[in-house]
Amino acid sequence: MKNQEVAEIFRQVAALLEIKGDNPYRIRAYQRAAQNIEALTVEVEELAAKGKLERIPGIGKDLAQKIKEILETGTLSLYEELKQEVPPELLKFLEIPGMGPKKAKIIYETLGIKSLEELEKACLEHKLSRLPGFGPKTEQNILKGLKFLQQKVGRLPLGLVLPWAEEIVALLKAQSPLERIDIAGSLRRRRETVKDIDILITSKKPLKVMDTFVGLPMVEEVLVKGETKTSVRLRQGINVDLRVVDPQCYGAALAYFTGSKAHNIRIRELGVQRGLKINEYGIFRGQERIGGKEEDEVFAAVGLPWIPPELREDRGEIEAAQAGKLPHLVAYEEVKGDAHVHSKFSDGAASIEEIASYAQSLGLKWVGICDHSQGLKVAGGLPKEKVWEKREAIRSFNKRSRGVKLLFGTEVDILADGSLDYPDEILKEFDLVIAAIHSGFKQDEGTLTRRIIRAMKNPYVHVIAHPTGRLLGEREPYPLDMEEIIRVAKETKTALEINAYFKRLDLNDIHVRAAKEAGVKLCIGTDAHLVDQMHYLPLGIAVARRGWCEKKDVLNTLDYKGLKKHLQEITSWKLKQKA
Ligand code: DGT
Ligand code: CA
Repeated sequence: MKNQEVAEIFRQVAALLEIKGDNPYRIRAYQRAAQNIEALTVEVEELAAKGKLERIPGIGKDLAQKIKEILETGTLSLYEELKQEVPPELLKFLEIPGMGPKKAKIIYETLGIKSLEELEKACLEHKLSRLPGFGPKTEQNILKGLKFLQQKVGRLPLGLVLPWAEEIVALLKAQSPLERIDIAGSLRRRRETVKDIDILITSKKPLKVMDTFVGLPMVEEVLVKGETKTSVRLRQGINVDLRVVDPQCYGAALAYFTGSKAHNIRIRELGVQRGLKINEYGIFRGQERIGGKEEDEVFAAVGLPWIPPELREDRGEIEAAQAGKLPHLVAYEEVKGDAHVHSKFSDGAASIEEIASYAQSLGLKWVGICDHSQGLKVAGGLPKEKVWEKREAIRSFNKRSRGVKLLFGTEVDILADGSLDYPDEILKEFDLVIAAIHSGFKQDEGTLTRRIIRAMKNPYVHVIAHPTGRLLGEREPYPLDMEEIIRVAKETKTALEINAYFKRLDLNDIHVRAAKEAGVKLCIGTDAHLVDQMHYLPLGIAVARRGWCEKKDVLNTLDYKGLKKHLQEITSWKLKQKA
């Protein structure tokens, strides 16, 4: 929890500095620090205690000192001073996607608007379009941004909530008398954001379990406490419902509370057609309970095989199950490597040796070391000389290593016109070239789409990273003609990334499915800048599964040799098409 608090203060400082028109590098430093702290999978307090704060990328002496100040005093003097200088209303405006500090300031100062409601009204009354530098387009964007803000309220990214839920499960298992326990709801379906945590258990001593539950350290407030259902609010700002279920209907309850609601309704209808009543208490014919102890009994009762939770969205899974055409979803264990990791060569925190040994501990066989390209100076992009130095380092590592192998990769920047940030003579040397957009998000759909298409047509590009640029709850995807991108990806044999970083999950499940159905390969990468972040890999696999991907659809299921061969074949094939 402390991580998020520290990150939030840094983020606010960045925003306040931005409003004041401070030095962009200083602003960027705070933003980056916020991102990296938030993404830590260890407690920042623990790092502080060990004197290891400076191991977080982007944290030097000065910021390390500031983190200590926050941990000790709960706030930061710089932050308190800045707040005195800038009205807090302005900070709210900055949360609206597309609203920069300059615009926020003009709106505040010329129209005296202080709340989001007033802002919405002013847009609808076209008061903004009369301001200098504003137009009807700005008004529309602000309205869209306001809607986005409203929607985001109350949902948190899967990658944040899943570890909290797993920790609760582990504590309950260890400390209370229960028999079965499962996470249900949107978390079990691995939806990209979740509203709350649903947990089911069976126990002969439910009250004992409830006592343990409400006493867990992360519980802030008990909302309802009963023998069959207890709801609490966590310090992290999310609710948890714990339900105790009769062992006789555990499977039926698990199916019901896993949802989705739309999927449940379809199953119930199929039941009705067979004269069955199916609900959270079991499967019934008339008054008689005929099943429900295990989840597969629910599906079997309506003539279906068990359907993996990630598919239960009523997006065709029931029809596929009826036709015996459910996909054999890519399994978590089938993924052999992480294709997108940043090393010390650019803005990552770890050396290639540290990355490899961490990958080994995660059971992986290979890692794509994909550092930024030369033009991305803020992210320590590699100039040419460094590229060769890195190649030597990786070659020599691979010679020595009996375990994990590394791919000599790059995340090359796609420039404003769709050309790439390295010339072909350099690109052709890499084992793995991932291309991505890092700036110019405000271009229109046609321009952005053409940029990516031009990059895909480069024979040396194997993958397009985080294709839509979205950040969950923070930044909307930029506009793209995804159908066209998928078509050209297929035509050029370019893979699309599933970026597994918890805020990105980009492509999302829907686009992944469209890509898969078009015959495009997916490539999962965590975009880790700290080795810990390689833990996000399963989130990317979850997205692949929600996109109906099978083993053959995902490049990460190849072994090191197979992958290298595949990448070389793509390039040779692309070169042939060009010739
Ligand atoms: P969330 O919490 O918004 O991230 O998404 P869920 O799917 O976890 O939704 P939640 O927590 O409201 O309910 C958990 C499950 O309970 C849901 O997936 C399906 C089931 N459920 C809830 N309400 C209904 C309902 O009215 N009818 C049916 N058939 N099932 C429901
Ligand atoms: Ca839920």
